[in-house]
This record gives sequence, C-alpha cells and structure tokens, in this order.
Amino acid sequence: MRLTSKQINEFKTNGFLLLPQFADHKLCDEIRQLCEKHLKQQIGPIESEEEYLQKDSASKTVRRLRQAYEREPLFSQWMINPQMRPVLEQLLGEKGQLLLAHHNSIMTKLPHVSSVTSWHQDLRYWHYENDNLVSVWLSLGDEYLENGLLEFIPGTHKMKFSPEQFDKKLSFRDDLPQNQALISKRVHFDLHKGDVILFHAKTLHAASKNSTDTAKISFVYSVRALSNKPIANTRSDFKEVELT
Ligand SMILES: O=C(O)CCC(=O)C(=O)O
Repeated sequence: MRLTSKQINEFKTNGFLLLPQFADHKLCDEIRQLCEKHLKQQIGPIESEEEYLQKDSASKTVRRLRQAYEREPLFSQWMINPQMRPVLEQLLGEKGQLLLAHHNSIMTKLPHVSSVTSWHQDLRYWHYENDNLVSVWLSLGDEYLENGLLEFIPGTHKMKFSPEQFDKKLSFRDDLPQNQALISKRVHFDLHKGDVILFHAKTLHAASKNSTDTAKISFVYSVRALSNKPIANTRSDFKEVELT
C-alpha cells in the first residue's frame, strides 16, 4: 500500500492519520484470541494499573502486555508487516527501524478497573537524536469514548511547549487555561476492528477509562527513521528490528 499525497499532508499537518480497515479481520481475531490468553494467564512482562497509578497493591490488573514482539510469531509478523513498511517509509521520509524498547505492547482497558491515560507526548520518556518516530495503533475491536478510545490534539507534534505546561510525570497539565484552550481542540475517531491509526511521537494524546463490560484490546508498536539513532546508554538504546 502507498499513501496519497493528501494522506501524507494530513499526517504532516495533524500528527496522526487514520487508515480504515487496514488489517484483515481474521488476523485481528487471531491476534485478539492470543492476547486474551496472555491476559488471562497474566504472562509477563506486564505493566499493571497499580504500577501505572503508583499504588501499592498485591493484586495486579493488566494495563499492557509488554514486549509483544517476542510473545507470539503472529505478533512479530504484524509488526514487520510488508504492507505497512512503504507507508511508514513515506511518513518518515526514509526506511524505518522497529523499536522494541517502546510501545511494543498489547494495550488494554479492562472493564471498570482501567484508568484514564492523561495527555502526553510519547517522546517524554524516549531518547532519540530527533523526533522522527511514528506509532502504529491497531484496533482489535470497536474503540469509542466509553471504552477508552484515544483522542488527539491536531498539530501538537509541531508545537513548542514550556516545561511549566507539563507536570512532574511529564503529562500535559489540564488545569492551566493555556493548555485547556488547546485541549478543547481534541478530536477522535471511533475505531473498528482492523482500523489502524498512525501518530507522531510528539502528538499530544490521551484516553479515557473503560466504563463498559467488555475489554478493549489494541496493539501498538513504534518505528524510528533509520537515521534517527537512539541515544547511547538510555532506555531507548535497546533491541530493534530492521525493516528493510
Ligand atoms: O492507555 C491508552 O490506551 C493510551 C496508550 C497511549 O497513550 C500510548 O500507548 O502512548
């Protein structure tokens, strides 16, 4: 698949791009079934809701299944999918390299027990020479505001912010009038099984909790431009996969 120049411009302007019905439904169902098995058995490494909220608790509610690439051949096949490579190459302006340090996860919002994901830029904890990084989000079922859909603020990948606009965890503060004006420009698209949304590592995004009775499960991985190297001896300086 190749993007049209309208789609490329849309990504460049907004910092995100929806590719409706990119992935085959059968593949999504097979991936989802495997995810459900890993979730049920709490196969590690996981990030729990308790860890995310920095709560001390013996119980663990899975928020994300980390290191998706090494969990199942079907997962790694999706992440190196030859159909996606030319698309990423168009957005990055050069070949991509799959990161195993960041995202590389099955993201969940489990019914009633999940938390809000505050406004943030993914790059907040990432360390690369520049910001030429794109994430690929695959919906394995319906995603809408009530079950924790992602929302984006258009154009924020190109904006400059001051450190005061972020809190200690580097979330974008929603209590500042200046930030609120920007947050009011938030947009979302209801997502369906097989939809892919591509977003830039600096695009501000957030997600609500899941107040429905069904788990929301999505797959996310990220890719850097080949020339955009990780900074040595940081978290980002980790295993990668060449997308040649
Ligand atoms: O919690 C969510 O579903 C949003 C995930 C997210 O923001 C991210 O992976 O960067």
